[in-house]
Amino acid sequence: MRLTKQTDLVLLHPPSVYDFREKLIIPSPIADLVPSGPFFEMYPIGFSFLGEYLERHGVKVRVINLAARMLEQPSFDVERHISRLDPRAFGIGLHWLPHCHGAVEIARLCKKTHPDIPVVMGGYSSTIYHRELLGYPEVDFVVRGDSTEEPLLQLMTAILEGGGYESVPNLTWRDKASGRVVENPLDYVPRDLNHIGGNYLYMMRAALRHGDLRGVRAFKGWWSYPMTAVLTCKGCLKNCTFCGGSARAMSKCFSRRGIALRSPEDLAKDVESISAITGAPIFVIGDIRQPGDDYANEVLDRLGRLAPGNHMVLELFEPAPREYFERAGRNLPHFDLEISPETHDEGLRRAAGKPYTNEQLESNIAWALENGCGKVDVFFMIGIEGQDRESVMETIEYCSHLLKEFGTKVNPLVGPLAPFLDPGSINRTDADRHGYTVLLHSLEDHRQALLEPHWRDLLGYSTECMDRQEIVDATYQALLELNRVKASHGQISTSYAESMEKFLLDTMALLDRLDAARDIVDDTRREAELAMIKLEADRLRVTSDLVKEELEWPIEGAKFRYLSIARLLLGRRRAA
Ligand code: B12
Ligand code: SF4
Repeated sequence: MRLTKQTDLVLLHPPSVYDFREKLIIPSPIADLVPSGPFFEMYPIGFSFLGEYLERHGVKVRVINLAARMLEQPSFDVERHISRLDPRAFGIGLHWLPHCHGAVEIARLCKKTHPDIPVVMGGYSSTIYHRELLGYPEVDFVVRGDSTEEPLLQLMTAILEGGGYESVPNLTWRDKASGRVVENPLDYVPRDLNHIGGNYLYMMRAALRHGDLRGVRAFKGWWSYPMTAVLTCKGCLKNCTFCGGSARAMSKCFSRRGIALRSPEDLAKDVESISAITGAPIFVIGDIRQPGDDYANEVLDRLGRLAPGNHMVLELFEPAPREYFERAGRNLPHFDLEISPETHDEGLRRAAGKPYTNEQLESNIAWALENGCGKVDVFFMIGIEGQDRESVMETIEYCSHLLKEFGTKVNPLVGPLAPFLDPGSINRTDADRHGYTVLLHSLEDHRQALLEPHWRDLLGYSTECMDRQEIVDATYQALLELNRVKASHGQISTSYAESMEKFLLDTMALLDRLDAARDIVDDTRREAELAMIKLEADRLRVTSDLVKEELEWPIEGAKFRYLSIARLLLGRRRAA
């Protein structure tokens, strides 16, 4: 591979909607339970693995989070920024389907400003919609699969050498001579993840090299809350019906049969290097108990030898035995848990693919807290199979029960299944049997829906029990009630609860005002009213960040340890 000083590949993370700053979009709760906002400015962690792997093989990569830059700097000129870049290829992430509007629009800007530079797309949603994507003239290549480090490296080699695309695994491409779309087999599906790692060091080095600290941040506000994530595996052994990353979806859409693991040693190395540079929380992606108790025990014991000061956030896909919490408590100075029962109703939970009881759930909460767990986030979902509005409100009563039983270290959270049904999920592929009506089909349907100002109109489904408006109404009723319940148990402060209640009521009122405005017959009056609504929506969006406070864990010690960062970067350079 040729070594060059020029950036070979620029990986761009688009906002979900381009250009959301100019559009009337009323704040919605569709991203309330993740660190990013409703335009999903967080890029896939895979970007950092891609960058590290390609650079290790001589291809220079730069990551730019366009979405985060647009959010933080309203005057940020995306087209001008892209026009100043001059890579050999642009890579655009269409991993999460909600990015389908922004991703294609950013591809258009790349082609408009650089007609001869190839545009590559990748990620879960690109894999599923690869053929449709190639229907847009702005897209030249789609690299499919859940592990694209090696295929992308081979594609970059082909681009730099001017041909040989037919031998690149997982690639869908347009043959220039015939105009035909060619689908190479999706046969690069690694069974382990020993080939990836060192992604955070790569990100730091790349940020310094390009003098671009703003462009690489994972999400808006990351520099003040530099939370990181450690990847344990690809794929999943479970079959939650709403999930596009379930065992069945992975097998059908990504040819993945079984999970691919990172070794406990690699996980520990990641935690060691992250904890050397920051005291912010570290989220462990995936349930470390999936491969079995031996794996989980080894991970915990290795982490125990490091004793990271950071909050280590562990996920549980299903309840665990008491010993697991004892081991976590023994090994980790600060640990927190996340579990997603989705509903209080055991029958509905089973139907959603999670066959465990409330008794099991509650015993886990008790054992976790007995062993020093700092916070247990318990996630509930609105829009699951068989759930009506009454059932949603019973779930909120159950949240109150959890708070009464276990106190304020339990943090119940609720949000809608939104905006879309995950492509590839059981609910999507087998919609009738699971009581769903699919309302959006093609990629273009989803792109157009994203332009709707009311989140009701972008929901990709309705259920046998609730239509889209009922899902919206049930969501606000549940959010308001949970806010009150949490305040009454002292889980959140009264002033926070009051601000949240005001935000929710103002948003609901604005949504009603929008519906009323659409009925105004006189064009001029309607447009004037919509312009006023946009001003109010932009004002409300500023307060919508409030909800993120409920997702945070404390930073222990320094936010950044600058001396260690310098040492790590220098050490790496010397080693290279
Ligand atoms: C961890 C995770 C998260 C983390 C993300 C951490 C991060 N920064 O990546 C959190 C919790 C924040 C999250 C949030 C969301 N998630 Co999520 N998430 C997952 C989960 C459990 C694992 C994904 C993972 O870690 N993969 C491994 C990493 C290393 O690989 P990767 O990032 O996917 O990147 C590789 C490839 O995808 C590809 N690739 C990615 N981008 C690009 C770009 C190019 C150019 C190329 C060539 C290749 C490429 O190559 C990479 C390297 O091999 C999956 C379920 C599952 N079992 O897979 C759901 C999943 C991906 N998430 C999903 C959804 C819907 C969301 C949300 C939209 C939910 C919501 N409404 O809030 C948000 C979006 C957040 C945002 N962007 O702001 C759906 C996606 C369905 C779909 N096709 O749209 C999934 C399948 C299941 C689910 N329902 O949760 N998620
Ligand atoms: S939601 Fe279920 S199927 Fe999807 S990644 Fe989590 S445990 Fe696996």
